[in-house]
Amino acid sequence: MSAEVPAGLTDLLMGFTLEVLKQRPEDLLEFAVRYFTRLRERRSSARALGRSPVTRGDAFDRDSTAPDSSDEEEDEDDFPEDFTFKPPPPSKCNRRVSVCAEAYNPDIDDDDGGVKSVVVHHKTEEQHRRLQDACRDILIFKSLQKDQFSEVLDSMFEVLVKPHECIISQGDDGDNFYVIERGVFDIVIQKDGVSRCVGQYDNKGSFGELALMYNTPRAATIMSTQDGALWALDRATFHTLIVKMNAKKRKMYESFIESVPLLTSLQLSERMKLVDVLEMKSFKNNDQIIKQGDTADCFYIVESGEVKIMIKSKTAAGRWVNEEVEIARCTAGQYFGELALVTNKPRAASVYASGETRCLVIDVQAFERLLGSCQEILKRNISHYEQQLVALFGSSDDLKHE
Ligand code: 1OR
Ligand code: 1OR
Repeated sequence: MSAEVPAGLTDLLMGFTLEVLKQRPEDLLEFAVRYFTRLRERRSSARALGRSPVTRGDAFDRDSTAPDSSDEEEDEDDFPEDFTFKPPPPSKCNRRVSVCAEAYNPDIDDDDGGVKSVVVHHKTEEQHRRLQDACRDILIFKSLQKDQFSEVLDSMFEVLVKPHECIISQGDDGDNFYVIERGVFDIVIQKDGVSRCVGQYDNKGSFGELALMYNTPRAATIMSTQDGALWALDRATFHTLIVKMNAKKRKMYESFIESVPLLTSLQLSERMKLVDVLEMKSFKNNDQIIKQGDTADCFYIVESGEVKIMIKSKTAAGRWVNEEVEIARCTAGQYFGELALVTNKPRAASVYASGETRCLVIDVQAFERLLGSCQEILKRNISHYEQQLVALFGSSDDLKHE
């Protein structure tokens, strides 16, 4: 007896099989019921909207080669919660050149005792080396332990970009977090209908973390200005590895941050965001933490121990005196290194650890993205410096904002 295979059956089963292989459900029957129910719902809504019918894989797996459409992301959050793996939203990057093969590593423990699938993108040795170089100084990765960091690297995939490509669009939902390997990228913010380039990434750094960390729409548009290479981390993996680590960090620093007088006027949510972007550094006795005259990109809060602030003064003829004079000390809960950020000038003094000291380091760019208003708080102390300076040297001109 010969039976004809109905049109669409192969596609239908293929889509289902792929999904099973990807998600490895424990209860196949239950999964099938949900899969096909979902498929039917999608077909009904597609028909109602006059779109083409839903086909293979559409129930769970959005076609990553599909053209850009805001519709793609509309159902992002309405997958049944009880699935062990929630697929990431469609990766915009897959539309560009994504140079990797994919495998699944289901052995990543979830906090809740469950098991999370994390996508592993295989890389050549040479790719791995480039990726490691690009990720070395990425703030968000600094609190990860070694094995967690390796997992993050395994999950990242390469994205090659052409000039004038829009990597992220302001207002979109977040899909990936990006680390820059090479290329120059404009940061454009649209406000009151006017677009303004507010900054640029020049061959280093990372972007796209805010929407993923705080579940907010993209805060800026990121455009490439030339050929470049990025490494992307998808939202689900970012969530599994980074957001959870941040939750632990929050617990760790919550009470300390609350006790820092500088930060008491911040709201709890602002303080917690600050914790997300801080890094902890340990110093030994006499280690130099800040060098007078250097450019500044961060400020510090003493977590434990003590630092001494030393300054070199100028002679009446304007020449630097070689010896440094101690002008102040900071202990736990106090902060330093904020002055250069507020005045836009080089570091006004050098700072050294006095004994074993631990400091929390807050990167200025990360800080500004989250808490622009905190700068106003930092400014409060300037008048205090001015008074001391006038008393010591008869002038406070060095503190004028540039
Ligand atoms: P995202 O997921 O919101 C856009 O997607 C990304 O642009 C954002 O994460 C940041 O990684 C990056 N304000 C907001 N986002 C910024 C900014 C920024 N700079 C870079 N991004 N700035 C404040 C402007 C008032 C510029 C600060 C220098
Ligand atoms: P920064 O970014 O300039 C050095 O890096 C840090 O040392 C500076 O921020 C301040 O946090 C701290 N009194 C107390 N602390 C100071 C002073 C200071 N200068 C720098 N720091 N005085 C000198 C002011 C120029 C006043 C006492 C003489």
